[in-house]
Amino acid sequence: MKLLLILGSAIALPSFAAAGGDLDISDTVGVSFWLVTAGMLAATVFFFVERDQVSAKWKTSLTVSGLITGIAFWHYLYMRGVWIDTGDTPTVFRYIDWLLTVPLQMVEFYLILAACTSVAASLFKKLLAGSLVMLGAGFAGEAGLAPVLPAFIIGMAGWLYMIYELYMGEGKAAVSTASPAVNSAYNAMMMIIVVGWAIYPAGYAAGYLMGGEGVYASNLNLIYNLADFVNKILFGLIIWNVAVKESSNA
Ligand SMILES: *C/C=C(C)/C=C/C=C(C)/C=C/C1=C(C)CCCC1(C)C
Repeated sequence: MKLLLILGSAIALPSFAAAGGDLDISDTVGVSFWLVTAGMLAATVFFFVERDQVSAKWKTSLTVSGLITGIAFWHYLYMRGVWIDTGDTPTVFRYIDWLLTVPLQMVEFYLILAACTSVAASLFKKLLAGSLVMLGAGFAGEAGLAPVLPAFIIGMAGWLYMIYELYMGEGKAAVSTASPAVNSAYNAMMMIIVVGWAIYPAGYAAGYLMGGEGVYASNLNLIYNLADFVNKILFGLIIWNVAVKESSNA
C-alpha cells in the first residue's frame, strides 16, 4: 500500500510539477490553488503513514481521512489547471470533489458513533440527505441552472438541517455516554461543521451575492480554497488526535 503510494507519486509528480510552470507568482488565487494542492498531498501521506500508530478500531477513520484529502489532492490538480489556463472558476471539478468528500466526512461521524451507539446509521442517512440538498442547490446556483439567491437559501436550509440534527438529534444524546475522547471528537467535528463550514457560504456570498453584476471569481476561489484547507486537513487532524490518544489508553 505504502509502496504503491510512493511509487505512484514518484512517477506522477514530475508531470504535475511541470504543469505548475505556467503559474504566475502574482496570481494570488493560482498560488492558493498550488499551496492547497501541496497541503492535501502532504496530509494524505501523513494520514496513511499514521495508521500504524493507532489501534485497530481507529485505522478505518484514518484511512477515510486520507481518502478525503487524497481525493481533494487529485481534484486540486485539475482545478488549479483550469484556473491557470482559463481564469475560470472550476465549478464542476469543485462540486464533484465535494460530492465525494462531504459524504466521506459523514462516514467519519458514522465510524466514531458506530462504536458506541445504535443511532449511527439513521444519523448518517439524515446527514447525507442534508448534504445532498446543500450541494445540489449550491451547484444549481453556481452553474447557472437556478437563480443564485434562491439556490443559496435552499443550500443554507440543508446545512442548517444538518446542524440541527447534530445538536438536537439522537447523535448528541447517544454520544454523551461514550468515552471522553469520543465525546471530544464528536464536539470538535461539530465545531468544524458549524464554524469551519460557514466559510463556504461566505465564499458563495462573496462570489455571487455581493452587489454589482457578474461573478467575483477571485474572492470565490480564494475563500473556497481556504475553506477546503481548514475543513479537510483540520478535520482529519482532529480525528487523528483522538485516535492517537485513545490508542495509547488502550
Ligand atoms: C471538503 C469539502 C467540504 C467540507 C465542502 C463543504 C461545502 C459546504 C459546507 C457548502 C455550503 C454551501 C451552503 C451552505 C449554501 C449554498 C452554497 C454552498 C454549497 C457553498
